[in-house]
Amino acid sequence: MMKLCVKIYDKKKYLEINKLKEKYYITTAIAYTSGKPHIGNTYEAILADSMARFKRYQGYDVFFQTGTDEHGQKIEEKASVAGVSPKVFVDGVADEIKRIWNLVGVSYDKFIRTTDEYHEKQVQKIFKKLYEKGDIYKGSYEGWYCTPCESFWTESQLVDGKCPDCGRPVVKSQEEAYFFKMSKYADRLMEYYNEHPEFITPVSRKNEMVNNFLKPGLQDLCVSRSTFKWGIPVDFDNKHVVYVWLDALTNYITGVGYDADGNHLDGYNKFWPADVHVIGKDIIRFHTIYWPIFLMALDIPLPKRVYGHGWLLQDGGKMSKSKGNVMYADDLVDYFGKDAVRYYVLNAMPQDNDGLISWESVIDTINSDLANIFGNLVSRTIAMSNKYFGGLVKDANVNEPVDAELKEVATSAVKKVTAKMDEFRISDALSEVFTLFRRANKYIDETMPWVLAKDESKKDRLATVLYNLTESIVIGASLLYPFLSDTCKKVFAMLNVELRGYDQLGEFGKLTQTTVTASPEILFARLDGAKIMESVNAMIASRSKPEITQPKKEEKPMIDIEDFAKVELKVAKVIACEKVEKSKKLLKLTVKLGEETRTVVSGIANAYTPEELIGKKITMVTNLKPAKLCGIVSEGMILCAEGEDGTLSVLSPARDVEDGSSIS
Ligand code: ME8
Repeated sequence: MMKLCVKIYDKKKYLEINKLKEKYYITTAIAYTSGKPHIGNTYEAILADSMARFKRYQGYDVFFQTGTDEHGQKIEEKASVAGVSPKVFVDGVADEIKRIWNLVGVSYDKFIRTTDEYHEKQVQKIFKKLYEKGDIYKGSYEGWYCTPCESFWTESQLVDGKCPDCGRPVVKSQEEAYFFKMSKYADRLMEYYNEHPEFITPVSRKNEMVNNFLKPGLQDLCVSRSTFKWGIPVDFDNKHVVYVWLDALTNYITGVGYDADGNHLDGYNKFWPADVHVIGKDIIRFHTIYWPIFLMALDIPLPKRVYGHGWLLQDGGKMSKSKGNVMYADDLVDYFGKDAVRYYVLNAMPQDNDGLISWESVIDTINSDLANIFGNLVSRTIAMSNKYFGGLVKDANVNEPVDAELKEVATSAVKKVTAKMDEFRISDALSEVFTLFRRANKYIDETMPWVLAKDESKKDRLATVLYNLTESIVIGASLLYPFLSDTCKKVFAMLNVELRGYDQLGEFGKLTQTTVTASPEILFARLDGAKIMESVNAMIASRSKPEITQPKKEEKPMIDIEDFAKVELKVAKVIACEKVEKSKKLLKLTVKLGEETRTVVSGIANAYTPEELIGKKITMVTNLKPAKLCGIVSEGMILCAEGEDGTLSVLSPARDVEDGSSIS
C-alpha cells in the first residue's frame, strides 16, 4: 500500500525504493541503404550515442536503437544497376553501415532492419488493423511523384514544378492506392503540441510544422504503392506494397517488440513510449505529423520528444561524389582516430543551425581543443606530479583564495553539462567540460608550480595545487566519458583512478590519493596540418579521377647531397606486427634497431599479413617526426616500392646485416 502511494506521488522515490532504474528509450532515424553513409548520417549516430551513454552514466536503464531503412523504389533501382537482387544489395549496405557505426563507437542495444521478419509481419498487421478500423481506405491517386523522396505531391504543393522537399524533378503518376485519413487526427495532434511544448526541439521547427502543414490543413496520405515491388506486401491485396514511410516509422515500436494483436514482447511494455527520437531537420514532418497520427490511430502513446538536429555541411561547397570530396567517417577515423572524430562532429554542430565542416577545421580543432587544452593539461599535471612527488598525488590542504574559483567551476560542471544535455545542446555541454579544462590550465599559470618547487617551505602548497589539478581532471574526464570514452579511460588509467560516479561529481575532494603513471602517453599529438592536407588532397584527387586514367608520376626536383644527408635511414628487424583494429590499410609494427625498439604504423595491410613480416629485416626512415595514426604514435617510416599496379613491396637489404645498421 505504502509503495503504491509513493508510486503515484513520487516516481523517482518509487524507483529508488524498488531499486529500479528509470528507463530511457532513444532512437536514431534508420538510414537508407541506398549507399555508404557519409559523415552527416554518421554524425546522427554519434550524437544519439553520446546522449545514450550520458543517460547510462546518469544511471538510466537505456535502450538505444538504430538501424536501416531498406525498402523502396530507389533501392530497387540501385540494386538493378548493381546487377544484384534488392536483398543482396541491402545486406551489403547494412553491413557497411554497421561497420561504420562500430568504428565510431555507436553503442546501440538494437540494430533493426526493415527487412527483419518480425518487423515485416507487424507492418502487415498494422496496415490491416488500420484498414479494418476504417482509417485506411482504397482510392485512386493522381499526382506528382518524387522518386528520391518516395513522396507524392499535389500540383499546388510543388515549388517551381519541382519536389518541395529536395527540389528535384517530379513525374506525373496515377495509381490505385490506399489512403490514410490524416485530417481526422489533426485537431488531436494540435492539442498534443499545445499540451507538450517540449515535444519538438528546437521550437523553431515546431512553428514550421504548425504554420506550413497543420494550419493549411492535412491531406489524406497515400500509404501504398503498386508501381514497384521492393516493399512489404499488403497481405490482403498484394499488388500493393506498404508506403516506405509507414514501414520505416513503425521500426520504433516493432524494434522493442510491439505486436499489433496485443501480445507485446517485454521490451515494448518496458520501453515504449520512446523518450526521444533523434532525427535530421529534413524528416521532422514525418516524425511530428505522420508518426504521431499513426500512433493515435493505433491507440498507442506518443513519443515524448523529437529532436531535429541540423545538417553538417561541407565548408567550401557541397559534398559531391563526383568531386570526390564527400567526407566519410572511416577516412576521418583513419587519419585522426575515433575520439577526435566524435569530438569534432559533436562540437561542430550548433543546436539551431547547420554545422560547417572541413578537413582543415578537423585538424585545427584537434590541435586547439584536444591537444592544447585537454591533452596538455593532463600531460603537464602528470609530468609535474612525477617530477616533484615521484608520482604521488595527495592533498596537503594548504589552500589559497585562487583555489576557490577552480573548485567552483569543477563542482558546478555536472549541473551545467546535465542542463545542456537535457536541452539536447550537445556542443554546449562539451564546451562546459572544456571551460573546466581551460580554467585548470589557467590555474597552472596562476599558481606556477615550478616556482613553488624551488622553495622547500612551499612543498605542501605545491602538493595541494597538483591535487586540485588532478581532481579537476578526474571530474572533467568523467563528464567527458560518454563522449570520448576510450580517451577518458586512458586518462583514468594514467592517473590510476576509476571513472567518478555521476552522483559524486558535485563535490570537490573525493580523491583520497593516487600514484600517477611514470610514463604517460600523449593523448592527442599535435598535427602537422600542411602534411596531412597534402595527403588528404591526394586522396580526394585520386577519388575524383576517372578510373581509366593512370595517375601521372610526379617528378621531384634535383637535390643536393646535403638534402639527402638529412634523412636518417636504417635497417630494422620486425619483431612483432599486428593489424590496426580501426583501419583497413594500416599495420602496427614493432621493430628493433640494435638496442632500440620502436613502434611504426605503415599503410601496407593490403600487401602483407602480419605473419609475413615478423622476423624480416626491412629499411626505414628513423628521423621522421613522430605522427599519430589511428591513435598510435608512429616513430618512423617503412620504405616500400610501388609497382605500376599499385602493389607495395617492402625494401629489405640484399645481404643479411645487423639491425640498426645505417643506410647511406
Ligand atoms: O532519411 N548532416 O534516411 P537517410 C546531418 N531513411 N544529418 C544528416 C545529413 C547531414 N549532412 N544528411 C542526412 C532517412 N542526415 C530515412 C529515415 S526514419 C523512420 C527514416 C540525417 O539515410 C537525416 O536527416 O537519408 C536522417 O535523420 C539521417 O541522417 C538518415 O538519413
